[in-house]
Formats: sequence, structure tokens, C-alpha cells
Amino acid sequence: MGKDKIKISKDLEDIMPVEYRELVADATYGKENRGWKDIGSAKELIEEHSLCAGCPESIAFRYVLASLPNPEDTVMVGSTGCTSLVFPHVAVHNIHSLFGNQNAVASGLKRALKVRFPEKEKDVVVLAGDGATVDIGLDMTLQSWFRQEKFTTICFDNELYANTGGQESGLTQKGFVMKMAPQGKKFNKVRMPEIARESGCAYVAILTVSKPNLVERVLKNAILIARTIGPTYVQIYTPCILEIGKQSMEGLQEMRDSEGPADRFAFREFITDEAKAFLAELDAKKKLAAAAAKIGTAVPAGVK
Ligand SMILES: Cc1ncc(C[n+]2csc(CCOP(=O)(O)OP(=O)(O)O)c2C)c(N)n1
Ligand code: SF4
Repeated sequence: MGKDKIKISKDLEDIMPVEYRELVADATYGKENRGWKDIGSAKELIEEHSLCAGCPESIAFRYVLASLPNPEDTVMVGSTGCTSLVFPHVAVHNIHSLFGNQNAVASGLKRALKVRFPEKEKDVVVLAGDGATVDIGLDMTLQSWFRQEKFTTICFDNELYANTGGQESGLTQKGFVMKMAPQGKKFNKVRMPEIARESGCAYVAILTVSKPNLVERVLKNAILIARTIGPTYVQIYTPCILEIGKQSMEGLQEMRDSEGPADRFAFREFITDEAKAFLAELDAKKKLAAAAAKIGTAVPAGVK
């Protein structure tokens, strides 16, 4: 566990690429309380990316990576789109699946990992755009929830197909005019969080990335619940500043403007009673472990 996996043999140290050496030195692998504050110092988080300057997807991606409870044993499944451009820059296992197929690929992967590593916790996390999740891949998304596949689906909702130049998606707001929908979107934004809840997700949240603590809490909840209880869904507003005509510094304000109590990205969270009880149990175990560590007694069994 931890950095043992990426350790370099002494004989090869001087010929390894500098990026790899930095990864070994600075990764947060194995660190219990890793989080968004590690951004900037932890090597597995991207330092550079190939998205547009100021694209909110880039900061959302960093928060997601920083919130993985166990990055060294996590596989992320992506799909074609702007989201896929950042995967080559991260030190986390990832698969690029055919557009829309991400939840089907993740289902097989999660099951295979369970068979291959029965004693280990291997997290699978899907990360795809709204076109991949809610339009072309909707069938695969829903069927994985119906089957209660144990992984987290994250949708980077920029309310359009950004990578192919601004077509409308099911998550575009009604009436919104864009390059490839010059008369405006004709129907309402699909209520995906409600669909996720009705389709069997044990935990659902919709939010922006204006508050890093919130992103971290939601992501950790989603991944831990998916491990034990069942599928979870997180929808994050990552506005495409290019297609809505904003400057590179205006993404944060755009998110803030859309998260008021009556706005479409007001924070909402749904959690089943079973998942709630699971989180409470986890919390109690953590407190017990912290108390035991303080007085120097052995940590009770089952408490990490
Ligand atoms: C099977 C298949 N269909 C269509 C495409 C073309 N395509 C590439 S990216 C993209 C749009 C992606 O939109 P979205 O999922 O919303 O992600 P974003 O780019 O907005 O982050 C499309 C339609 C493709 N690459 N493969
Ligand atoms: S096209 Fe839009 S979503 Fe894609 S990288 Fe640029 S700003 Fe971000």
C-alpha cells in the first residue's frame, strides 16, 4: 500500500524521468487525510493541463483527484470530450472508453477487480461530460444504476457538448442560445439528480466547485458509499467559459451566480437511510481511532 507501489529500485534511480522521481517523493499515496489542500504539492495531481486557460473543468478535476480516498487503488473511467484531455497528465490509473460506454466499461472493470483482488478495496470512478453521461451514454448510465453496480459516476456538467463546438445536450438550460442551437434549446434541463435517485443511486449530489471543502466531502461520501452500499452520482457544474462567452477569470463567478437557493446548481444532496447509517458508523469508528491514538492504546479491530 502507499508509496511501496511506486518505489524506484536504487539501481535505476538516476535514469528515471524527473516526473517519476517527483511522484515518488511527493505523492500523497497512502496518506489517510489527503484532500484539496494537497493541490500544488502532491505530484499525482495535475500541474499542467490541455484545457482552455481558466476552464473550470481543470480545477474541478484537481478537487476530484485530491478527494479520492485511495488513489493508488483507484481506476478512473473517462469518455471522449474535454474531460478526457486531462487524463494523460495524472498519476492515477485511467481508461479512455468509447464515447458513452463509460458506465458499461466501469461495470465490467469493477466486477473484474473484485474477482481478481477479493481482499482489496479497488475504487472505480467514472468521469465524463453531460453529453456522454446524459445523452449518448444515458442507457449505459441508467442500466449500471439499475444493476446496482458499486462505483461512482461523476458528470462534469458544462451544459453542452464543448469538445465538438457547442451542440445542445439534455442538460442545457431551456432557451439557451448557442452556436449550434441558434434558436435556443427547446426543452427543460433534464433533472438528472432526481433520475439518479429514482434509478437506485444510494447517494446523489449536485454542486459547483466554488467551495473546495464541499467538493471534497461530497466526493469522499460518494466513493465510500459506492464501495459498500451501491451506485452513487455526483453532478458538478463546470461551465464552458469558451462557449458561454466568458473570460478565463470569470469561471468562478459564473459558478457562484448559478448556485443561489433558487438556481439550477443550488447544492442538493440525497442519501438513502442505509447510506446515512453507514456514514455515521464510519464517523464513529474514526472518532474511536482518533481517541485511541491520543491515549496510545491499540486501535480497535476494523478501525482504519
Ligand atoms: C462514438 C462517438 N460519438 C461521437 C463522438 C464525437 N464527440 C467527441 S467529444 C463529443 C462531445 C462531448 O461532450 P460532453 O460529453 O458533454 O463533454 P465536454 O466536451 O462538454 O466536456 C462528441 C459528440 C465520438 N468521439 N465518439
Ligand atoms: S472548450 Fe470549454 S469545457 Fe472545453 S476546455 Fe475549453 S472552456 Fe473548458
